Parts: sequence; structure tokens; C-alpha cells
Amino acid sequence: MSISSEPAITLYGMRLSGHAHRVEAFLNILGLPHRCVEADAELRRSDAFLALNPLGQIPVLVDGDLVLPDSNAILVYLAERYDGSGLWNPKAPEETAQVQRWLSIAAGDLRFGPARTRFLTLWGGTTSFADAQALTDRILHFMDGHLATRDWLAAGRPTIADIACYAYVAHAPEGRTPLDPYPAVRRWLERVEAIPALTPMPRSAIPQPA
Ligand SMILES: N[C@@H](CCC(=O)N[C@@H](CS)C(=O)NCC(=O)O)C(=O)O
Repeated sequence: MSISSEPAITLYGMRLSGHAHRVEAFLNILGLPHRCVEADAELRRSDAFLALNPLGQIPVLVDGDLVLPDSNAILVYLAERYDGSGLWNPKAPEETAQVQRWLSIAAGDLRFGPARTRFLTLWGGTTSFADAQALTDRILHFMDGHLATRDWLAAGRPTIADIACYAYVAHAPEGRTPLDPYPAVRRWLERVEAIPALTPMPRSAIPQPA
């Protein structure tokens, strides 16, 4: 038997990344001890990091011998491996499909909508703000209608779909998209933030444009 104070799980992430936040939030919800490594641009370009993820992206989870990049894949892994209740990644076919749908929305519409308007606003870049804004408006409008008649995105209780979609919606205002026109989305954000052990992603200290 080995005795070690080091947690078995390491998360390579960045504190202002919504992709990393969703993983850290879920680790905390499941009560899994872990250490976080802030993977800045220099570390992400290093040979050691590229051996973990040849795409050079965070988050990457290391759990013993397992090295797993990709935020949504990590959520699925953590749920399947550690969630004894089975509720966070439900098995009923309709609910499984709904969770997958929202994980796809997190990786598509939210990644190229509000995550991108936020990135362009805070850090700059050459891709089209107007295109990202159009995607943001479309997905938030859709989410507001969807959440007008239900409390959670994919099932009658929170699932990894809610965790995956949370941060970039909550931080849409950092990308110049106010959430005032989306009351059902705001109520959902409050419900997500009330999940025990979930800590919101910090606001950026980068000055916002007027
Ligand atoms: N599909 C990936 C996307 C992750 C992602 O875009 N990570 C960003 C930070 S939020 C990154 O590492 N960007 C650096 C790069 O793409 O070179 C996931 O869901 O984990």
C-alpha cells in the first residue's frame, strides 16, 4: 500500500477558461480531491504538455494512468467512474440523448457563440465578432425558450449537460451580451449556482470596453 498526500487526479486548466471550469466544478460537486495546474501558453506549447494533449488545449485530466483531454469527455468519464448515483449522466435513452444534445451545444453553439464573443472582447483575435454575436443571440434565445418550461437542460434534475453549458452562458456579459433579455436563462443560472459545491468561474479582471 502506498501512502501519499498527493491527490490522484490532476487537472490542467486555466482559471478563466469555461472549458476548464466545467471540469473543476464537477470534480468539486463529486467531492473528488484533485490538484489544479494553471497551464499558460508557454506550458501548453511544451513537449511535456503536448505529450498529454497533442492539440495543445486545456483542460486535460490525469487520473492515475489515464490522460484525458476534452472537457465534455472528462465530464462523461468522471460521471461514469465516480458518480455512484448515476444521475449526472443518466442512462434512460431519452435522457442520455438529451444530455448528448446539450454537450454538443456546449461544444458547438456555445463555443463559437458566447465563448468566442467573450474571447474576442477580453483577449482580441481576428475572427468575426458579428458572426459570433449572431450565434450567441440565436443560442441564448433558444435556451431561454427551452428553459421557460423546465428547470434543467436535459432531465428533471441537474446533469452534466447543465455543468457543461453553465460557464460560457454565465459569462456572456463579458463578451458584450447582456443576459437581461433572457429571464429563464438567468433563473437557470441561479439554480446551477445553487448546486452544492459548485463555485462560479471568476470574473475577468481585464477591463471591459465601454
Ligand atoms: N474541445 C475542447 C476545447 C478546449 C479549448 O478550446 N480550450 C482552449 C482554452 S478555453 C485552449 O486550450 N485553447 C488553446 C488552443 O486552442 O491552442 C474541450 O472541450 O476541452
